[in-house]
Amino acid sequence: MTRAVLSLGSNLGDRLGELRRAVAALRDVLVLTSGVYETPPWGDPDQPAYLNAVVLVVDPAAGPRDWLTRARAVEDAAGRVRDPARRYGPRSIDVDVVTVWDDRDEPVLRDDPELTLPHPRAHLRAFVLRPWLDIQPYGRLPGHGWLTDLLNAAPLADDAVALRPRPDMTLESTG
Ligand code: PH2
Ligand code: MG
Ligand code: MG
Repeated sequence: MTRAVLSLGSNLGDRLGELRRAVAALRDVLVLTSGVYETPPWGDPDQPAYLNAVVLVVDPAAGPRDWLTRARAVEDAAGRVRDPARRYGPRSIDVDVVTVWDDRDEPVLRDDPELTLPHPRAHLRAFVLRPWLDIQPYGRLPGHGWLTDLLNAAPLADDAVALRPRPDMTLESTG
């Protein structure tokens, strides 16, 4: 049994539709869904604004690596368009594994280049930590501390202020 926080991002095409399709594809494991945030592009400034959100998922049968497989399957099923020349460039849908907890609720730590846990840049990304705070107000990023502390201090505080909550957008369809 593992739990995981997955980060969702889209800045091409029907951004909200892309996020919704990803959430729908995860419905069998979905526990909690954050709000949607409009976020300035991080890394490569020459691209449109993103919509970002995070989800908490749980699967009695999944090991840590299964979440990576699942994340890729969701991206592929959504027909992800990617530009291999731009590592931090625009994408229709991106699903990243941020943190995984084992069945004793201990965070999984690993250095595997294919799946480093927690995500090696999560502590630098307000667009991951702020939506995560929606669903885990007392959440901690393993190795880095409380989400609230990370969001309130340098280097993230300015980025956190620049995120725009989009309460007009919701991820779970009622149909
Ligand atoms: N993802 C990236 C690169 N830059 N910027 C924002 N705001 N949100 C993202 O999800 C994002 C990004 C590559 O995965
Ligand atoms: Mg990403
Ligand atoms: Mg990714």
